[in-house]
Amino acid sequence: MADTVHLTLDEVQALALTVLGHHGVCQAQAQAMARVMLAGERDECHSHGLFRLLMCVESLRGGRVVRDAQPQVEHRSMAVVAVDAQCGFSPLAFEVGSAHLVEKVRHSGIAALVINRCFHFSALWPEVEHLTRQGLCALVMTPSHACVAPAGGRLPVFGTNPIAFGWPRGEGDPYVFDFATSAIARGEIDLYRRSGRTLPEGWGIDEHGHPSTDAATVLQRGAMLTFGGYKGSALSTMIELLAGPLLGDLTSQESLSLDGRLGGAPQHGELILAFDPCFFSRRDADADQASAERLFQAIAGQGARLPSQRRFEARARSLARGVFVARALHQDILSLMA
Ligand code: NDP
Ligand code: PYC
Repeated sequence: MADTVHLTLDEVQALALTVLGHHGVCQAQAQAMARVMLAGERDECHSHGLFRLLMCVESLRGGRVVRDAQPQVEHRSMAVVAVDAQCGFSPLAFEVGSAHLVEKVRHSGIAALVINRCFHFSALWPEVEHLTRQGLCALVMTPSHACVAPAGGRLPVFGTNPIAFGWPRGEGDPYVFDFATSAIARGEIDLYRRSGRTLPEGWGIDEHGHPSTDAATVLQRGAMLTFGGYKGSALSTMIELLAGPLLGDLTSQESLSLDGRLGGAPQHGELILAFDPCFFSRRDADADQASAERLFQAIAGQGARLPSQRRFEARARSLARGVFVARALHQDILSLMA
């Protein structure tokens, strides 16, 4: 028997909706969540596709998620809109808030969307890409659950704290990067654990602070490490501050102590910044785009790849032939409805 299951994209979406519906998540929440899971599966971001159903159901079982939360919008200023997710999941809060963000940035040149009190499980690039497809630059960040030690320490302080950036490229695919400020996403380490693979050096430590390549040890007793040593550590601190106390929301340590369940989605805030290039430059937009394209060409032209290139290639493949999901994961997802 093949160790993968073939699914069409419609089947991926239907599976996510069925599982979420089974656990009582309302239509609007479930549809927004299924859209980001579908995007992750389609773009072969395996740690943030259907796999996230396991985390979401764990959170739902924890009893703190509001299954029919209706995000509430508050206009804080000409350039800041806030959405209180009302303890629902983040994708619907983003969908509700992003239209207001775009309206504000067209008016002010720079604008922020603050999301508060959301359960967060998703990759950030779908949000960044959504904004860049409208000609905007975007910067997005969020904390998570404390599981990453600061450089030079051994106890978890930071979440895996992703940061994503996007630059629009006219009709072409945008330039987008989106990565955890830990050496790798926690979800990826969990996938290593599930498949019994040894971790690369530098991703984690055991409970004594010694390097560990055992996924279960790093996840359950030790800590993950930041990327780039003290530089990743500082960047992760910035994300804690800008998407935590700045927004009146929780740090990764606070999120974890509120929840107590490392396996569920963390609950905290998210900061989304958008820039309308028309307001910033002293010269015409074509010259700026040409300059940016020369930069991309200088990178890609020597054989280095741009972030998201793999993802866009995966997307084209999945749109043509569907996706292949690990059989063990597919089975675990089905058993969420047992
Ligand atoms: P990676 O370490 O794989 O980094 C991902 C980013 O780097 C992507 O933009 C990727 O592009 C790019 N990239 C990877 N390899 C190369 C390369 N050789 N050359 C150029 N660019 C490259 O992923 P992470 O584990 O750090 O993060 C994975 C996902 O997990 C992210 O989408 C993030 O948002 C999500 N996440 C979410 C969290 C949350 O709290 N919600 C917490 C932590 C992570 P490409 O996609 O094309 O490979
Ligand atoms: O993979 O680190 C992760 C993660 C945390 C929350 C959502 N994804």
